[in-house]
Amino acid sequence: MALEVCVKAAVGAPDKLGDCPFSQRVLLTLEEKSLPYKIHLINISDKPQWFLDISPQGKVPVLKIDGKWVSDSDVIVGILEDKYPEPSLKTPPRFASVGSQIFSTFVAFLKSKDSHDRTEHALLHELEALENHLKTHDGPFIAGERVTAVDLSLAPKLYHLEVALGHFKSWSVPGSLPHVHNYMKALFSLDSFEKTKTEEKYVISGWAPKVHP
Ligand SMILES: N[C@@H](CCC(=O)N[C@@H](CS)C(=O)NCC(=O)O)C(=O)O
Repeated sequence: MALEVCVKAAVGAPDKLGDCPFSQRVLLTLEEKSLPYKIHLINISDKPQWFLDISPQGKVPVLKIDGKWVSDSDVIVGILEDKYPEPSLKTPPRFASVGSQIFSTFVAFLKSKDSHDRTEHALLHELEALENHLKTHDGPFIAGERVTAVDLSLAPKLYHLEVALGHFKSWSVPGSLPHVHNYMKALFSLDSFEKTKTEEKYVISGWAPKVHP
């Protein structure tokens, strides 16, 4: 039975891929495992009833596998790894939480209106920890030569960080973090990333209502 996946449609352009990093993470996993799938773009400001029926919390991504709809990117990625173990995208447990606070600190800084709060500092702290990991381990990816699940989770988040902070705060990852820059370059040039990425203008239109509510 073919895999089907519901992902977010772009804000203001319901026929284009939207700005959900959890949706892109699932698409990246499907692509890296070379699994064919059918995509459904969900306009989350006007969710169709059939979608609400299969996703009781109304959230994307949702994947149909073996005739059943499954939500939550963590759960989906786990199921895909179990059912389609080759190529393995398993991250060694000791590396699984690398970068895990980057997204929440990025969102806090993006939404912050107070230049004296510690949100930028908190984000820099997380990026420095990533820099340190990359500097002290073989790359180009978190767990070495091959891309693994932790990279596929981080890639869309770092992309949103780059695009949204650049646009809304004229902020970019400091040049003092060269390993982070190289890591982002390696992620963004993956074929799977090119194929599944949201256009920059839709990353911006997706974040705009949260930055200027
Ligand atoms: N923990 C979930 C988060 C999914 C999530 O937050 N999805 C957002 C879009 S990025 C969503 O569907 N929001 C719609 C809503 O809350 O109405 C996952 O990893 O899949």
